[in-house]
Amino acid sequence: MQRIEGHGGELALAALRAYGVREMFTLSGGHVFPLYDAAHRNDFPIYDVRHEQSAVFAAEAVAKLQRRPGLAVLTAGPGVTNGISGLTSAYFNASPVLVLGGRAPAFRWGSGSLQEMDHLPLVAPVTKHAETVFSTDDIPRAVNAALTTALTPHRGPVFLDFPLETVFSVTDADLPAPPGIAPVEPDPDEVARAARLVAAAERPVIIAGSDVYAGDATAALREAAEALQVPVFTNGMGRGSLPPEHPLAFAKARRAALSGADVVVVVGTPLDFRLNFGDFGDAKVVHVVDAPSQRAGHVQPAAAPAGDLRLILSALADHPGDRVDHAGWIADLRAAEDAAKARDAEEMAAETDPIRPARVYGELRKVLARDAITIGDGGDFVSYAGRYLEPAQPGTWLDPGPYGCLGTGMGYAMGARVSHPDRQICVLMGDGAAGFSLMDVESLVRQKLPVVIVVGNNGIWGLEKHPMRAMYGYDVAADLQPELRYDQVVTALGGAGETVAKSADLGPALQRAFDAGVPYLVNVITDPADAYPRSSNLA
Ligand SMILES: Cc1ncc(C[n+]2csc(CCOP(=O)(O)OP(=O)(O)O)c2C)c(N)n1
Ligand SMILES: [Mg+2]
Repeated sequence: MQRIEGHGGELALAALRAYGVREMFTLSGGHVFPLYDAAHRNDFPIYDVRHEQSAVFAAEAVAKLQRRPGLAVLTAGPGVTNGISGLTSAYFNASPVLVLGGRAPAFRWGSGSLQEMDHLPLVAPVTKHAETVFSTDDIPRAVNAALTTALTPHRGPVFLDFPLETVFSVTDADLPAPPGIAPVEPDPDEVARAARLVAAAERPVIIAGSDVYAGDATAALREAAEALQVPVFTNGMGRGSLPPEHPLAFAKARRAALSGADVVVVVGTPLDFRLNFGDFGDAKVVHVVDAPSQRAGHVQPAAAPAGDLRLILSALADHPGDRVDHAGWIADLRAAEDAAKARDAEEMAAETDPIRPARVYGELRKVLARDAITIGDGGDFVSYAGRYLEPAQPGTWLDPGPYGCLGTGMGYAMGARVSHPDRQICVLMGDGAAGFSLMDVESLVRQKLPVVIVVGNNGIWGLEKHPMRAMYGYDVAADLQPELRYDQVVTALGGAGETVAKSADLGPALQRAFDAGVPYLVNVITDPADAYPRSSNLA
């Protein structure tokens, strides 16, 4: 325990630093000036944005990619309320984000100060912990405790706000050391039951999700898959857990796998709409979760070990008993996978004009490095990205997750660029999605954070227009201006870009984008008739 002195901002910063927080994302407001003062005088980087939701999304990208806390500082009232979609996304994604909010003074609460409102009832349902810190010398404790909560599985966002006088006052206080988070031991009987089910299965499948990456369990996942010879599919941040060339890595044969499997092992992701709510026909379900709170209430899995994912997966790998040979099953799935890959390859080479989204991804795959970070923000255009891009390593794919919030684009891009200054950062954006965050290109330009933005410009809210037409025979509120020059928006904001309408021009345009060194938008005019094929077209 160390004794420190300063105003509330300095006390908060000392606690944040002790926990490995390395930057803040914010949009200015007087209520939080002491946090800026502390950062400014201690060489702590401040990145500012044009809408608070971008600040929270940027913090979330840091948290997701680097598996450490991401910090957003939001001013009182509208600053906080503008950040709520970001907080909610972080809650759905189990991302360890800390939002520090300003707050009207406590000493005259009720007298009608500017932006006087209690944030807690708004943020409590979408955070693991939300608290107002009323005493300056309590700030280091509160920050330390909040970050511990955020990082303890099942992870998630936390919120603190500081009344004006709390953060502006000077005092001395204890600075607690971060406690270290002990791995939670799973129940060995439950793990053994899971291992026996997988080992005895004829046609098992593993689906690995975001908590596998968040829990640093990708190596253990690979060990378990190899030891038990189980094909692996992934979603969310789990993508890239196995390199695409690994004999057990699968992506396209999902339908064959899930309809043919007799045991489905879902690791580190909820049994939600993305996984047919955990209903895989006759297959038994093993649900491996990082905390008991994550066990599904709507499904009765055959086994559901809860605890540190590394420990559970290593225990599966070490299963001492006999196991069924899965070579035939794996070969069948490989044949389905290869056939689907061949079809995809044809689509990705399509010479059509107007351009089909598949071709955009065909060209992107030629220029993306293995460690490139790809970010999806949009509807159908992003569904195509999920299908045609194959992340080669973990921690390189950012999608919005099950909250499905449009508008993550520039915030995630900022967090990714700050996390990985030397990698390619590529945002795949619908033209509709572009409307939510494109103004934050200004923030990226001004703070010298180059990224590439590829817009799939179909002139519509595609993922809504096509289903609405299918349902009603007409559509409303689903059109955008066709062929709008989103590249000129970026140019006006100090970046650069170009519009591409012919397939043959895509490759050179993408090359220019990655060479540009400033935010660069490739505005690809795509075919509005192109609808992403899905069994249920509602999202
Ligand atoms: C904040 C928010 N508002 C609305 C939606 C509903 N929604 C989901 S996809 C979509 C259409 C996206 O259109 P666009 O970004 O142009 O991508 P496209 O489907 O055309 O490829 C909409 C409006 C949402 N998911 N999030
Ligand atoms: Mg669109």
